[in-house]
Amino acid sequence: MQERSTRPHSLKDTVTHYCPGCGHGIAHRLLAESIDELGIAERTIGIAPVGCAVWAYYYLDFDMVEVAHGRAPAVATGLKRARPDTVVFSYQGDGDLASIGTAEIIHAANRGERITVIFVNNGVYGMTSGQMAPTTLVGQKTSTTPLGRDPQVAGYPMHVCELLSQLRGCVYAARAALSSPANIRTAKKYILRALGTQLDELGFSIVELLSPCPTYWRMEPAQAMEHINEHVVAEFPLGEIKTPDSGEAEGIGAGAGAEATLCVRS
Ligand SMILES: Cc1ncc(C[n+]2csc(CCOP(=O)(O)OP(=O)(O)O)c2C)c(N)n1
Ligand SMILES: [Mg+2]
Repeated sequence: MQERSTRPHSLKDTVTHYCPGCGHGIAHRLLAESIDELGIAERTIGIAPVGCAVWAYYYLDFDMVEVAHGRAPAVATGLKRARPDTVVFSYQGDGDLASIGTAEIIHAANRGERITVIFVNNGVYGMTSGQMAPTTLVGQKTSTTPLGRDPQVAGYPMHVCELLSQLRGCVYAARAALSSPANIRTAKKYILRALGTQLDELGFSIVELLSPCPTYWRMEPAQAMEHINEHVVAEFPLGEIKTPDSGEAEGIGAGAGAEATLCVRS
């Protein structure tokens, strides 16, 4: 008999709590599919964020840990060092990772922790009702920038992958968008490569996912997808920013001498 559902094994059969058109559900599915395909579900430990994805463990059928806002890279460090045989990922929003957790993410990347970070950039603090995040676009209206983000007051959108790619311990950094079937397929390819970087024990890996938040962008779901393709990618170019082409990085325990490759995007 034909399977009724193509739901990945590692994605639980749960009614969603996300808003219509939210990107978190897509990101969850890609992660579950990738981990299933790599056959590593039994040794994966995920870290749920504080944010709209706080209940990621209701959806993802791996061992999951919930940690304080912004602290996921620090907890991931402890888990991975205590259990190097596991595959550890953190799942973090832009408020979580790029605001309160800035120090944690930079130092984890700089130390070359062998963890994988899934960074969901939806340009706002979704869970707390749409305040400005470090990644909010210039001119974007949010509940704390009702006239639009003014860089003279609130600075410019933070390019996390480009920042982290300057650090030698960061060996894989890529940005994809959850905004079209083709972009979503590319996102999965990057997630697989990031997890592969960890399985090869090369160092720190991060995949940034440009993700729609129709509710706090005050848009219809389809319009939010178009908004990503037209405006968000203009600020945050898609592609692999850094890859471990040379095969060896300078993370903990890695051999010295080789360096990862900074990519030039077209
Ligand atoms: C230590 C701490 N500071 C602040 C908060 C309040 N808070 C909860 S979620 C959140 C922002 C979430 O935004 P983001 O990380 O971008 O995730 P999203 O909801 O957009 O997916 C904040 C500030 C908290 N729960 N704990
Ligand atoms: Mg957010």
